[in-house]
Amino acid sequence: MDPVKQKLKEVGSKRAEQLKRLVAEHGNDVIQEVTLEQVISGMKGIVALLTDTSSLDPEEGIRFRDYSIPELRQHLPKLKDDGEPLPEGLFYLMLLGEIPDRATVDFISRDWARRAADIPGHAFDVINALPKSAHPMIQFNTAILAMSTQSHFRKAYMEGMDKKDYWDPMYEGVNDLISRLPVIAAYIYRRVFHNEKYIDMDPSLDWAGNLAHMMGYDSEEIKRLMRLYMVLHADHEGGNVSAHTTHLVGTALSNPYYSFAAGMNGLAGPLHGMANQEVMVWLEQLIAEIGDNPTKEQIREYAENTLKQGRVIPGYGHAVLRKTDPRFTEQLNFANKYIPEAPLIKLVRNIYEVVPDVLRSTGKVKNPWPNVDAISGSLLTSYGITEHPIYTVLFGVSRSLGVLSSLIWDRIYGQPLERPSSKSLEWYMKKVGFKQ
Ligand code: CMX
Repeated sequence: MDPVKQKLKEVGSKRAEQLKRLVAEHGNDVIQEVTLEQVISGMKGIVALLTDTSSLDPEEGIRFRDYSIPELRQHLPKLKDDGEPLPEGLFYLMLLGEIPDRATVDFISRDWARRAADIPGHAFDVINALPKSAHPMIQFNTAILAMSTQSHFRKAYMEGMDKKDYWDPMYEGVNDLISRLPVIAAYIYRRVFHNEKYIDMDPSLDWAGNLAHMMGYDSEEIKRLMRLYMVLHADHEGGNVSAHTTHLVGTALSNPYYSFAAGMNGLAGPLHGMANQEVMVWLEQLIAEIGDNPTKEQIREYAENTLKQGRVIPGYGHAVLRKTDPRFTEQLNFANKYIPEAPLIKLVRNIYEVVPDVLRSTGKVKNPWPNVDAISGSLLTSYGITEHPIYTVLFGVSRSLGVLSSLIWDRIYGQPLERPSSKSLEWYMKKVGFKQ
């Protein structure tokens, strides 16, 4: 058995037992009271999910299994000392709760390269059947669904596998799927933006380095950026739309391809992952209207106009965070280090000085600070990856690491069908004694 799976088996059986005991001994304990506003405002702040891979503090930001992003950069294995952590190591950390050594990370890289060589041909056929004008997220999600014909999980279920063993085919399917996403993403990118001039995978490269390579970028700097990008977007606790959807669909014992495709459909919304493309549209309009070197006053006016039109300023605000997103800060640090003079990065810095005040002045925005999407597209564009519609696909490739390692844990824990109650407006009015 592969060493990662072997270890997961040991850790998993202990934790599953702990969860069983916890519920048996404390199942009736009250853990939280819930207000009407919380329910109606999209269940914000209601603790209702079990996710081990990462946790999100409103003030501090994301921690992956208790490691902040700077700590990840310090401890996770890298190819070179001054490079970025390998996302394979983050996957292991999220799955097993400990930092892997370099040999384990290399094992995962090689295992994924091996698995990626086996994508069914019809995954490419369905992409080719779509018009090139179809948004890359449509092509990405369609290919993910098409690959579900190879689902180990579905096969094992149909063969009558004991449910306590479901985690095993889920582990296999998840690793297959993660390994193949860079190939699919790069195929879509080359199809739509580079005249179908495809580039083969280089099985000697790491997962993120290969993605850059297959997209047509072989410089060490872009590979480093891709590793950073893949680490930063990997997970954001369990309640965000892509993570929650993947989990929810998985509770119906849908296979990992169905579950992840559902999550990716959520990521494609402009208030979630698609915000990275929206930011670039917003910036391009700003540059078209005002020029590429706008003053802070001009940025302020442009931002105020966006609000007057009843639109959101993309890349700003967050449902949980109440400070600048550390994923924004990490990308800004990267840009300040390697490309401090890039015009788009200067613009991002100026916007950061102006937009929080504009949003604060509305009196309703709970978090006026930038999120991960406020800079990611500008960084990619500054490195020559200028085709904005691919950005959400890149986000999706990264997000697979977190939501799919959680999906394996869902099966280890034997998480049941998710089925909250819904009530009518009349029910809520009666419940709180509302006088009409
Ligand atoms: N621009 C304008 N208005 C904003 C805003 C922004 N960036 N962020 C919040 N608001 C508004 C909301 O639309 C809401 O208005 P109404 O009361 O009129 O409906 C009000 O402020 C209160 O919202 P909130 O509680 O602060 O924020 P939510 O939790 O409802 O929404 C989010 C969070 C991210 C959807 C929102 O901040 C937003 O739309 N931001 C822009 C889109 C974006 O960048 N999304 C990416 C998030 C990160 C990711 O998932 O990738």
